[in-house]
Amino acid sequence: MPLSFLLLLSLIPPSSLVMGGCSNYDPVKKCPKESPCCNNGWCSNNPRFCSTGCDPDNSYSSKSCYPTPYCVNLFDNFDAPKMINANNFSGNPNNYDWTSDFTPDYASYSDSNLLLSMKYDGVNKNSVGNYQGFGSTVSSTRWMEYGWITAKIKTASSKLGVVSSFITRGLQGDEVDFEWVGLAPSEVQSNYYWQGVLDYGHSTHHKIGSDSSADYHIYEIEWMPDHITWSLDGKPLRTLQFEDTKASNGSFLFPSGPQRIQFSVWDGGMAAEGTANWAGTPTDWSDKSRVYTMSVDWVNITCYYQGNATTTWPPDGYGPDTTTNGTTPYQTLGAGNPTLGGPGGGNVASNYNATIPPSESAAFQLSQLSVALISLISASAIVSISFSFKHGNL
Ligand SMILES: *[C@@H]1O[C@H](CO)[C@@H](O)[C@H](O)[C@H]1NC(C)=O
Ligand SMILES: *[C@@H]1O[C@H](CO)[C@@H](O)[C@H](O)[C@H]1NC(C)=O
Ligand SMILES: *[C@@H]1O[C@H](CO)[C@@H](O)[C@H](O)[C@H]1NC(C)=O
Ligand SMILES: *[C@@H]1O[C@H](CO)[C@@H](O)[C@H](O)[C@H]1NC(C)=O
Ligand SMILES: *[C@@H]1O[C@H](CO)[C@@H](O)[C@H](O)[C@H]1NC(C)=O
Ligand SMILES: CC(=O)N[C@H]1CO[C@H](CO)[C@@H](O)[C@@H]1O
Repeated sequence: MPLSFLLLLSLIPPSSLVMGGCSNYDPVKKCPKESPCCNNGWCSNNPRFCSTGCDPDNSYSSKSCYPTPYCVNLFDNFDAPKMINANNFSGNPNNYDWTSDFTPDYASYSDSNLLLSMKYDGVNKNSVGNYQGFGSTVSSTRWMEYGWITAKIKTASSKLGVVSSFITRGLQGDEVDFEWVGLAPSEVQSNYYWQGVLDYGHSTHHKIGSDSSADYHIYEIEWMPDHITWSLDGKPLRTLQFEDTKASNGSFLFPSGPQRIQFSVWDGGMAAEGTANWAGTPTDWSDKSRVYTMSVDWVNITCYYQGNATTTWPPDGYGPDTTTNGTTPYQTLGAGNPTLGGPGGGNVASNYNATIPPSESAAFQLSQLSVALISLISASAIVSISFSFKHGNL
């Protein structure tokens, strides 16, 4: 039997947004049946726009959204990764294991490695007025809740400012992280976030013993309902017990809920002060043609709850109603959509808004925020999202 439950994904729930409709369509009305309430509160029938962050509660019916595709075991040695640019992804997890989330797209593969690169962008300044590197982010198309993820990685963090990461991340702002910064190339940091709360006290630094950008190492996240263990080359570095996350109000601030697996490289060194000091600054762009690259030799994903790799997509009865021609204009990517211009530190620049899927842009900003002490976030990224999540049958 699939276990299903409802997740309330409230980053910062302004009460006016919690009740009622799809926020950018109509504050009190649900979206029409041909266009569910998609990222950040926009009605759309564009599968690309709606493949993450669709909100059935504010859509016509509970099945108007495509369901969240669930984790299936995957050992990928990146001989020929099933990867597509997020702009071209229909949402069908059977066709692709990974999306590359930004355009220009600097993720690729070569010699059985997934490569995530960052290049200098001399055209667009970031929010603190600096030119910066434009990096890359690759996300799994399926969502895990608990499991084991092991990856053999050589980071891009050879110089000040270059941030590499291997994390899990949920839409609600929960994360389990491995991060490397150019400021300390021989260290890896373990970290976690709960519901997007910017608590900077969770990070721990671990010595690797050599430069993470010079050699491959095997990093493992064991994310269980009662603990998380971060390991390096088969040796545990740190264990966080569920009980240890109890806040004074009794809540357990422990990462849970469906999360995607992500690898990314971005420029922290040219970002706002907090991020830059953390990552090392300035980033070395003395050679503007320089490319910083992280290599992932393989990843092994083992799911705590198993999804179904062969479920027909979309499952019967799910998705926007295509049998009617609605009278409401669809809100699709492009003009009129929320501009989620990135704060410094990420590879999100406002000039790329037309090609950045809002949810990913928002999520990405959230992670930047989580390290950056930046308080800029678009109100449209703060809508409360809920969706039902089934283990096992999708
Ligand atoms: C999407 O696919 C089209 C057609 O194959 C291709 O021309 C385009 O470059 C792709 N877009 C991205 C961002 O990869
Ligand atoms: C408990 O405390 C945490 C962290 O201080 C806070 O984010 C959370 O909202 C609180 N939970 C409740 C139910 O008030
Ligand atoms: C992947 O990880 C699982 C769980 O640790 C392990 O049982 C399996 O042997 C690994 N697969 C490969 C190909 O290494
Ligand atoms: C997986 O999906 C396929 C196709 O929809 C179905 O035939 C099969 O019974 C499913 N398997 C499980 C274990 O649910
Ligand atoms: C919807 O409208 C388009 C364009 O007018 C038409 O081609 C299509 O057949 C219509 N679909 C339905 C289901 O009525
Ligand atoms: C590249 C691109 O289309 N950028 C647009 C981002 O959004 C702003 C505000 O809507 C537009 O002015 C830009 O042209």
